[in-house]
Amino acid sequence: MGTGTTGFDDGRGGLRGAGPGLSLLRPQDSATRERKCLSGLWSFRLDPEGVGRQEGWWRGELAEAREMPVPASYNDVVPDLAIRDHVGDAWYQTRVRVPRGWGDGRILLRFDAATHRAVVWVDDIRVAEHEGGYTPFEADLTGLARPGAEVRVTVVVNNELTWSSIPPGQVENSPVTGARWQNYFHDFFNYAGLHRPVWLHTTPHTRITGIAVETELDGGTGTVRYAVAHAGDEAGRGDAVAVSVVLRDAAGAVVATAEGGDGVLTVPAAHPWAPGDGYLYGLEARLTTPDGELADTYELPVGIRTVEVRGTRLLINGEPFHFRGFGRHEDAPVRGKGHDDALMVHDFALMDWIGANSFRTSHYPYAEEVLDYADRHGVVVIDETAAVGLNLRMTQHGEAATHETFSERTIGAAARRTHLQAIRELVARDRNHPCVVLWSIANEPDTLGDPARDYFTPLFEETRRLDPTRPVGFASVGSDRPATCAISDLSDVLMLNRYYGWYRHIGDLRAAEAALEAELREWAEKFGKPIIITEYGADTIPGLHAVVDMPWSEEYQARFLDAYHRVFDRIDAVIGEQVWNFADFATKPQLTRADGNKKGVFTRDRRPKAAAHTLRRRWRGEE
Ligand code: BDP
Repeated sequence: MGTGTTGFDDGRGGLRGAGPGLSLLRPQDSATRERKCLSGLWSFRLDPEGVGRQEGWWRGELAEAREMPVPASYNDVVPDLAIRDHVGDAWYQTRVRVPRGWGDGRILLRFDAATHRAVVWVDDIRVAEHEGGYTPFEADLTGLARPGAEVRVTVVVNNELTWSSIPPGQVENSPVTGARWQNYFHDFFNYAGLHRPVWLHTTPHTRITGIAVETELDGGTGTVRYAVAHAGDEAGRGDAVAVSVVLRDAAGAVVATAEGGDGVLTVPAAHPWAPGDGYLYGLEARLTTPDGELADTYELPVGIRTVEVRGTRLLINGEPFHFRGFGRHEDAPVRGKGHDDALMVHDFALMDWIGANSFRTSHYPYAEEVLDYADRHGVVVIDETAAVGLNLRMTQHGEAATHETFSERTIGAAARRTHLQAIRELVARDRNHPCVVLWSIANEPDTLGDPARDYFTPLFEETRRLDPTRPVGFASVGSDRPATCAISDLSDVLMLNRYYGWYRHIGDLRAAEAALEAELREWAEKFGKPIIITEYGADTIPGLHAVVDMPWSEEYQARFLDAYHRVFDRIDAVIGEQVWNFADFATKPQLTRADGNKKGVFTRDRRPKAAAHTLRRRWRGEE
């Protein structure tokens, strides 16, 4: 990466955020590229004894295998607790025939996600490994996968969460049975497997390896700063290829062109990307050989918009934006966290029905299909890393052996390295999405004292270095206070998760309303920054009704939201309300979780609870 790169320079000759091994560009069909999706039924086998790596299970057909859909979590596909609660390695295998016509270029195998880490073999050769369950990685199979031939693809996916993984966890042995079990500190089920599509795809040898854009608006004029990285020409023709870019509007008309690996495109009378108006231009990057042949071409959707924090406002295109929406999960019956286009379109349609204009990718990067959809439909996104559960003071979601969050015995230098890498991969993957207006680098971490400050300072710095165009923050836990939180001054926007009326003052909405207001005023006064309430909500059993304020009833959830909204409307610095959660979701078994977390405004199968209508009235002004 970085060959022939100029522009957006990080001082090391690369696109900011484009370290070696990071693939910025998704597989694409173009005049120079092709792809083949490997979704379908793969062979699958759990490895409870952890012997597959020694025994070389990749060397032949996976024995004792069952069929498993990709993409999907494996946990709930078969009604078997041994699969649902498996801790360790799980093996996937498929055979794929490389298209006959793929003789000219490079052949790559790309995993959009493998949760939480994976090693990949093609036939007998180890071709890739990756840490982190929610960002893509790929292997170069050129020379290994011959056009027209069939290859065996074997993947071992490991779901263990440890003190050096993001999110963290601890694998323990049951004192009774001795069995391994996974302890973790976050409130959603530890689904695992191949959650997103797998691709076989091509690029030319002389190829575009990365594109980055940053946009500005000045009056009606838009500018698109671009940088195109390329590689592969050095070994071939001697002379460097030429880079050119063409920007087209949504109707396909050329609005600007430029030559060179980086530059600025000017768009008079630009149509900005804006909330509710997902207008996209298409930036085509082209590599041309010295004899005028097209070596590679790649098309990137581009939304021209600005984001800026000024005082207590977050401005999109200079206009104050008020976030209405949800914290969500990638979660559904049977497929767990497996990506599904039907469910995605349905969820966006429900968010539109209710009047949501935004959501947070709580608590991990979502499938790229989701961000593409948000781009096209003008839905605003707070993009979060998988750093959830970095808080051992909270025992509510699990018992850790120690309550010291940041230490070399717990979350220390190793976790921070993983966390930094997760930030780099998130920014590299999502930096070109206009829908993303804010990075959330963690959810509800421990924020007390020097240990928290020492842990987080470099993470904030790195995020800003990689992307100076977007604000950065983290979602703060209910026990944080302006006087004690040691990292809120590092955030551009305060994101607060608050549960007055649930974890505190349960059943007493008057007390909840007063306590919430008092606390929000403290934050507003001390920091003078915009405040988004990134979580507020109450568990609710659909069909449970009460005329008095009874927790778990549909009425309580609706009145709880009303109480919060009265407070938000009284505090000027509050610029956003994202209810926890869009829909009910699976968690590990816990006394406080009956069949998962029930704070959904929709049930897990996406039926509205009464609160959905409350929100629709507030957000759309409609019944
Ligand atoms: C917060 C977490 C979220 C939980 C939620 C809850 O950020 O993941 O699901 O509260 O308790 O602690 O419902």
